[in-house]
Amino acid sequence: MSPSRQTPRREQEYREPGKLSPALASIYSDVLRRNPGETEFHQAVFEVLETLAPVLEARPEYLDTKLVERVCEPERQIMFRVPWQDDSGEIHVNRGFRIEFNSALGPYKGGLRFHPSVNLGIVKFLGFEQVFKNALTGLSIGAGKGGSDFDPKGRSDSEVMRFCQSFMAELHRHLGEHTDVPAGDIGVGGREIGYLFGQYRRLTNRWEAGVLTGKGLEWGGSQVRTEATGYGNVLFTLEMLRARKEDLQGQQVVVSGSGNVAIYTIEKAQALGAHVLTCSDSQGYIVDEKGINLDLLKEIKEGERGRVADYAERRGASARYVTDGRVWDVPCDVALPSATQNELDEDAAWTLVRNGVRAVSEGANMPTTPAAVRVLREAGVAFGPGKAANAGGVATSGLEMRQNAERDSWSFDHTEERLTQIMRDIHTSCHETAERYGFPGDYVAGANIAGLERVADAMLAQGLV
Ligand code: NDP
Ligand code: 2IT
Repeated sequence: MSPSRQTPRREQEYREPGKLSPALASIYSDVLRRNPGETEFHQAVFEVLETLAPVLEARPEYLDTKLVERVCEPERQIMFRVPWQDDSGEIHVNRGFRIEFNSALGPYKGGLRFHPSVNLGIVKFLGFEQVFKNALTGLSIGAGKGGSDFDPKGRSDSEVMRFCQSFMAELHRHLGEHTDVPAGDIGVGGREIGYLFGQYRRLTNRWEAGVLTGKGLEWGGSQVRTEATGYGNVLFTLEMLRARKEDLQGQQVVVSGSGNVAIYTIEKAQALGAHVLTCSDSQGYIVDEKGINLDLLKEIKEGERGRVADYAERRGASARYVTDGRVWDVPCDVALPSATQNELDEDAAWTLVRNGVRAVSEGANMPTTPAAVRVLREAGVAFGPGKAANAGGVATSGLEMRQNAERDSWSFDHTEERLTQIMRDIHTSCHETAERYGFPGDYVAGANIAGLERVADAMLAQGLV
């Protein structure tokens, strides 16, 4: 396909039941009808369904047992009130969510997101993605997701603590090391996991390390969990490039975001010899011609909870701060979206293709719109879907649960070796599955089908529950 500019088509065009086979269209119509207004959830379901026709032909028992309908319906959805008081005494009321999506492979497992945009549709899309992602890790983890529309930005530590305590006052009844095991996501990092764990321990009177992951290293956390999502995405990208006889060494890389995933994506990409030009937040982005100075970025983001604008101020002449346009306008060989959903649209995909991008791999969950994925795929760009590419975070959470169960803690090197092997195995599994079903090089189809097969076979074996 010529990378010349085309009229952007409406994203919606890609999400009409008529684009699916009759059986899948009927499943999707039901999802639309039963989950009104949950746009992101509809999008996540559609992106999976549009790749499933061949597997349903090969495995008719999935249709006979309404397997796909069951996979699209969460096992349990919990919504609750979270009242809390700020430092000035004002009372706030937020909403808490936990979607326990699928437990065929193990306890519900997935992060908590604290961000003002959080609503039921967003938590359900994230929980749905987690079903396939967690299955791909090969570990015994089911899928869930949760969070709140609480905005931690600008809040003091004590306000965040009071919020976390109120949130856990309800959530604790639904959790347990064998039941449901949350972790972090946007707005939830080590500080929040600490407050949540403390409140869980107090309410239950149990030292149950395996009930949350992403804990501090001194009290049950795992080495490499902080780094795992970003490292894992770079490892996945490297595997995709190697499959095409290419490498990361010397490549120009564009990263969006400046949170947990972005920071450790930059760290690993630099360690493998790539030149990382950018990072961003919701207000603007940085282009640093000398390459991002990670010590400075960590100091600002992890130490001071500051903004990327501060980076430009302190870095000097090599860096500029841009507040209009998008990070995807910066020419690169590899793009690693690591901020949030739908941050890379069709227009941005065309820009990347025109600028000669070789690989795009999703550190964030569903950052690339369906229309953008299509542009990249048709242009022959290697595309790593988040379900596979960012699975290193939850996989290392699975390793943290394993260490907790053994009351053991592994070294950094050993844990990183395990993560590296898991990412290679996920790559192989997506690659081989895509070939087996006649879509060579299509990691989207590979991830969806390989993930579905593992969870669906477990569900079939366990009867109609
Ligand atoms: P953080 O909260 O640490 O960082 C989020 C980053 O994304 C910030 O730079 C933030 O900018 C930016 N961002 C968030 N929301 C928006 C928005 N609506 N528009 C523009 N920028 C935004 O979160 P993580 O790094 O943990 O998560 C990033 C992504 O990775 C998410 O999609 C998450 O679901 C996914 N992910 C995370 C995993 C983990 O282990 N943490 C595992 C797998 C996937 P600002 O500060 O301005 O809001
Ligand atoms: O989206 C994700 O996979 C995460 N936020 C990590 C989940 C986890 O349980 O570690």
